[in-house]
Amino acid sequence: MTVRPILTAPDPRLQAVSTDVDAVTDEIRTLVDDMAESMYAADGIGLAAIQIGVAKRVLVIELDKKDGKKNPVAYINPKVTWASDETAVFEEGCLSVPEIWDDVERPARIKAEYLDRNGKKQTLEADGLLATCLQHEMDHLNGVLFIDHLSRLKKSMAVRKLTKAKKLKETA
Ligand code: K2U
Ligand code: ZN
Repeated sequence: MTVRPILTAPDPRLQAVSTDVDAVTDEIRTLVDDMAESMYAADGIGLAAIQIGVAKRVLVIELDKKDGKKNPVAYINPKVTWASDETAVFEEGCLSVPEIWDDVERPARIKAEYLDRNGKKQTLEADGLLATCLQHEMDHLNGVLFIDHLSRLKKSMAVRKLTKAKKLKETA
């Protein structure tokens, strides 16, 4: 398993629309394992493949470490099949949008279907943090960052801060 660098905005690769996985192969399982390692190394609780530069519709989320044991769940070709009219607001951050946190309103409850790491079709119902994280990650698969949901002013301030930080990092 390999820790791979996480792309940070602004980066046009993060705006790519990722493509479906045709078959869940050992190569995809290695991608999932690398994503999990990269997520843990960055202290994240979710990661989309595009964040390590792979434009495939694959997510990894770790929400419930059982007695400290890592328990990353792979969501391959995830699709939301239903979303509540009721909404919830969470303060979101993103490993690809460093040092920026803001409230995002999303459907409070969702139903989704996906393939697990063995290629088996699964369905789920989610609320709370899992619902938010899944929707945040599925946005990534469509080239959308959480700052795209902010007001025009807040988004422009975020992009300005990210651009400045990236320039400083590149010239350091
Ligand atoms: O795309 C991501 O980076 C996933 C987020 C998970 C998440 C986002 C919004 C709402 C719930 C979960 C990160 O893995 S966790 C947030 C974070 C951001 C920066 C640094 C550390 C943790
Ligand atoms: Zn993110």
